[in-house]
Amino acid sequence: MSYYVTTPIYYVNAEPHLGHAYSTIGADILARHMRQRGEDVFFLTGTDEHGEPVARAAEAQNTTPQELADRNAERFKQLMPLIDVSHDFFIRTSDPRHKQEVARVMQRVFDNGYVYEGLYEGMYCPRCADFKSEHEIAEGNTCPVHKIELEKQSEESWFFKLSAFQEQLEQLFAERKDWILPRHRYNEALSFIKGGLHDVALSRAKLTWGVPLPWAPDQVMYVWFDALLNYISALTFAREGENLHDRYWPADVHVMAKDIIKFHAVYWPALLLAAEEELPKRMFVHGYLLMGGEKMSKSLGNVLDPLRVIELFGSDALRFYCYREVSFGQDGAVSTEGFETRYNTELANEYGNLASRTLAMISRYRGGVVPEEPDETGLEAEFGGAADDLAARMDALELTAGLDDVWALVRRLNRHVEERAPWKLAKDEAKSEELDATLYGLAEGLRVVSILLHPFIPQSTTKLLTALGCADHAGSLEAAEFGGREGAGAGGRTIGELPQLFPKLESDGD
Ligand code: ME8
Repeated sequence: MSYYVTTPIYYVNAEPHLGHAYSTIGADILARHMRQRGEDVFFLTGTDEHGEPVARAAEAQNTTPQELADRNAERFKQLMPLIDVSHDFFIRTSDPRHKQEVARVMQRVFDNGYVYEGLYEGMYCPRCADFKSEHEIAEGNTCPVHKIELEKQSEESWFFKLSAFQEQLEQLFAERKDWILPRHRYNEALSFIKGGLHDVALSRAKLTWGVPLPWAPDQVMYVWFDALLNYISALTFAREGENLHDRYWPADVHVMAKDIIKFHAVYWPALLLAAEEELPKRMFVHGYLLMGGEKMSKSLGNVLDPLRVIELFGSDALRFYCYREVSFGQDGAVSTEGFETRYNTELANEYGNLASRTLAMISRYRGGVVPEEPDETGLEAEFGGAADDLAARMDALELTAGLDDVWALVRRLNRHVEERAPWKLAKDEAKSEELDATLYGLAEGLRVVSILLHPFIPQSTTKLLTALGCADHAGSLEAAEFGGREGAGAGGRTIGELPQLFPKLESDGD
């Protein structure tokens, strides 16, 4: 089966920060997990390059929008391998092939009668590139997201008949209660719709940086319509000479944060209906990473640099911290202090140290060969069905809960070492079988959790699976059966060198 997952496409008016990394890592975890299940995955990310925010930023930097887009799109592209993101394609909306597809779809919307000409007047936030409706305006005529003063603007525009979709959207929400997850975001979008939909401007007369309207090329398309269409346009040119539309559309899940829910949950389905396209299957709206109680963003400052974290601790540490600390779907505070605690106690100790101790004991007591599977290890009950449980969590997009469940197994293995005390068993010849069973249980448990954790922390799990002689298991969720499928568990394997997975950082003196 196909599985198509997307991230928002990020504005190129600034450099990538941890918030962008967070969404992209979430989509990557889903993509990697689904590949482990043998699905035909397509994972899309990219950059949103048109519109006023980019045009204004370019002006402020005395450069052209294209040059600014080229420079900053490159930074987003470079971020992806650094955070181990395994996307299948990176779309840039200034790509002529995207523009051509946008023009084709919008012409269909026009031909279907959902577009008309009129005068637009309203309060506009140049950072959101959005006209604000009355209830979206914060105190002092400011933008609630960017806290900057809104501008009164009026211009001749083309309009999209969003209001024509009032009933259809209400019906969609009534029929598909899991269309937007988590539930409180579904409720938020529904109440926006129930508040009454108004037509929206579809073009900007004053701007030249964008996709020209096919029926009125003197105007460029409002950036949000151009941007949303990336999810469809990418499929038409991601693979040379192939159109992937029918293979992957409708998307299985669009991942994003709560700031852009209105566009995805309201404008996007209406636009797709107007263009006679199928609707995406689901959207997942996560919260904000918060530092010091404020949303971390380029406009408010307060940016925690993911590159620095990666430089010091590696990409797995960043991926793990974000998804364990901040429950996917909720806002959550992140801090360097919290990061170091989780790194030291969980990654370095509970996983890394457990792995190196286990392998060292197998070397010392059993000549580097994992004992064969015994009748009973004492771990079967907890490890049985873990892969199915994780799959169910991932299907419900409960990434943090899924990670927490697997981490409970990691902790179970740590308790197992303490309870069985293999170093004591090793001193007593009569306990040899018990020692075998214990060492097998630990190695097998580590094999299973490493496969399950692979989508979250791909680098270190690959290292450990390789040291256990099962490097090829990383790609298959089926392999995560405790005891191994058809006997292909850890038993009987010769272990290899394990590099230190999460070296403890020297404390800087305090
Ligand atoms: O809105 N916490 O682009 P953008 C978590 N181009 N996620 C965060 C975050 C934070 N503090 N800050 C940003 C746009 N994000 C449009 C999208 S899609 C067709 C067009 C993430 O560069 C989160 O995914 O402002 C959020 O939705 C996105 O970055 C906004 O990125």
